[in-house]
Amino acid sequence: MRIVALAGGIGGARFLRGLLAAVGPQDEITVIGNTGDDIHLYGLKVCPDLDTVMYTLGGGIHEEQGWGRTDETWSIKAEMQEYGVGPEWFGLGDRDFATHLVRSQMLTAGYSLSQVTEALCVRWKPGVRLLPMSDDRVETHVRITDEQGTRAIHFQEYWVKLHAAVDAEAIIPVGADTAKPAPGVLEAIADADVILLPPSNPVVSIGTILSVPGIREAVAAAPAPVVGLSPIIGGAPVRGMADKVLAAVGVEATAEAVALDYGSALIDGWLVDTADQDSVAAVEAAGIACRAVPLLMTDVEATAEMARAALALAEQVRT
Ligand code: FO1
Repeated sequence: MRIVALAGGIGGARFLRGLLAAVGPQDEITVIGNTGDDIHLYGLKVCPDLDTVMYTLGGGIHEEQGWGRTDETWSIKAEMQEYGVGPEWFGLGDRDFATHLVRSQMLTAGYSLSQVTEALCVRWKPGVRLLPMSDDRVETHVRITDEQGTRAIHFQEYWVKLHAAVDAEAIIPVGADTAKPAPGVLEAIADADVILLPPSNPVVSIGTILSVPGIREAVAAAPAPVVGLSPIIGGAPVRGMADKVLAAVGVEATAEAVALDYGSALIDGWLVDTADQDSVAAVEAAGIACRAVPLLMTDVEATAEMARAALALAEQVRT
């Protein structure tokens, strides 16, 4: 079976680990990763979501944190601080730096982000084909109003520095309108037997991937069933601050509202947590097959069970 998953960072990566545990060696998984969270720091290109998927599936992730490398050290960051060079709010560890150095060196030499990602994965062997959504630069910015006035800031500044404590007024995937899907992305979607939307952030992760011209259209037109898993349980994000960015696009932070926002033109099936059993009927009334199953990714086996439920729902809605 050829499975395509659109994935953001921590939630997407943890779901993919469960998916890998649920499928067999004959199944092929292609992950289309969000690059809207990418940031240029110290002249280096940092791709948080691609790296989180790569490290999580490759066994190099800092488990508790969910991002960055295990057994990390922080000498470079400390040295930069001695020079007064920031940003001090973004934690790039020494081991992680090596990834950004290799990536940036290859990009400077003329390789595309997809080629670089493939090269990095030779080391990490994530067990999936990891494709960036685009080789073109896309950067999610967030419009806020604070004591400095109204301005657009980089998503990482909003998320990590401000902890999404200020209301997001708009989410702008800068560059997305002219970006092209990376090589292999549209083909993987068209050839897929199942397309999954993991419980990643529907706005800044999945939404950004879908904002690359051609990707949403390809998913909607794909012959494969499309099944999503709610990142919202009981009216709150399982982790992260998805409610903040959902408000910016006028979507309530409920499992039902997120499903309806994706809409029946895009998704055929939707999994909500058992806590949201009451929303099943409304989602089904919108033309989306819906089941309530446990959606807390407490460990790999619980997550594998979620993946099995998503694949089972895909079979039920397959036409
Ligand atoms: N998240 C944080 O909360 N604080 C950090 O300092 C931080 C650094 C960081 C460095 C590399 C990387 O790959 C991810 C990092 N993240 C950090 C996670 C990241 O900001 C977000 O969780 C994702 O972009 C959202 O998917």
